[in-house]
This record gives sequence, structure tokens and C-alpha cells, in this order.
Amino acid sequence: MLTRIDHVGIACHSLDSTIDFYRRTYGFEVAHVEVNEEQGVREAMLRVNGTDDGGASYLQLLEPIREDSPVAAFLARKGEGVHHIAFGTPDVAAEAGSVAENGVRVLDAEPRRGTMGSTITFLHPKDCGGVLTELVQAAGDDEQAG
Ligand code: CMX
Ligand code: CO
Repeated sequence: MLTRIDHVGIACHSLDSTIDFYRRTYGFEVAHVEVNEEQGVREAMLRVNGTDDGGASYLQLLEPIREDSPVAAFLARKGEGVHHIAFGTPDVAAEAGSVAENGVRVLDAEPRRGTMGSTITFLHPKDCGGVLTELVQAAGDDEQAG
């Protein structure tokens, strides 16, 4: 079960100037900044709204911290822009199993650590109509569902 759009991931060269754009243009403020070594990014979460299920929706601004990372490869090929969409779910492992049964490649053998204590996994964009798709179980989501 997918319950919300958790975030839209946006690849950028400079986190600071992209944060500045979203602040000046729309008034969005940074809710959280984090380095995720495993994913090779420095990222900022800009909260857009809360949702009925107790989660929230964010923009996730992504700046690569090394050249051999997915976001660096994306920037080199396509330049700045929308990198992925992430759906929220109360159970990321169950959701990954269910989409895999439908023939969609799940990129992680086990869910990994995402931003703000979340648990995440990615689905191959070639199996999702060209959209790199992430599934997110927010920290505390399982308790809300139970
Ligand atoms: N969206 C849509 N298509 C994408 C894509 C993206 N973000 N990234 C790559 N592709 C497409 C490419 O266009 C290419 O298509 P063509 O063959 O038609 O040209 C194909 O996928 C292969 O591209 P590639 O540059 O060779 O990339 P890889 O196969 O090495 O890797 C992917 C692609 C999706 C497997 C890899 O980026 C990945 O594992 N991503 C998941 C992890 C991630 O993105 N982490 C950063 C975000 C962290 C977070 O959100 O917290
Ligand atoms: Co993401």
C-alpha cells in the first residue's frame, strides 16, 4: 500500500544555490540536511505539506559528494532536474516484494537507510516507464500503521 508522495528528488550541482532558489521563489524552508555516504549525496529536505496518514511530502535536493555516485552520473548525462519520485508506504519490504512479483526490478537486495531515519529501496526506471522510483517507510510509519 502506497499512501502518499513522500518526496520528489531533484539533482543539482550546488545544494546551497538550489536551496536559495526554492526559498526565494516559493518560500520553502529547509527541514533537514544530511550526508548519506552510501548514496553518495548531500541532501536537503524542504517540507511542502503534512498528510492525513501522519507523513509529509518534501522536495529532496541532491548534490553529489563523489563522481562515482548515481546523482553525479545523472548530472553528467542529463544535467540538473527531476531525478526520482518517492512514494510513502507503511511497510517498504512488503511493498518491494509485491512490486517484484509484478516483474519490476528492485535495485536493493535489502531496504537501505534513507533520510531522517527512513528505510528506502529503489525500483529500476526501465521497469517504471522511465521514472526512477523510490519506496520510503518514514521513521515511525510502521507504528502509525499498526
Ligand atoms: N531516471 C530515469 N532514468 C534513469 C535515471 C533516472 N534517475 N538514471 C539513469 N536512468 C536511465 C538512463 O537514462 C539510461 O537509459 P538509456 O540506456 O535508455 O540511455 C539507463 O537508465 C542506464 O543509465 P546509467 O547512467 O548507465 O545508469 P546505471 O544503470 O549505472 O544506474 C540506476 C541507473 C537507476 C540503476 C542507478 O542510478 C541507481 O541505482 N539509483 C538508485 C540510487 C540512487 O539514485 N540514489 C540517489 C538518491 C538517494 C535518495 O533518494 O535518498
Ligand atoms: Co529520495
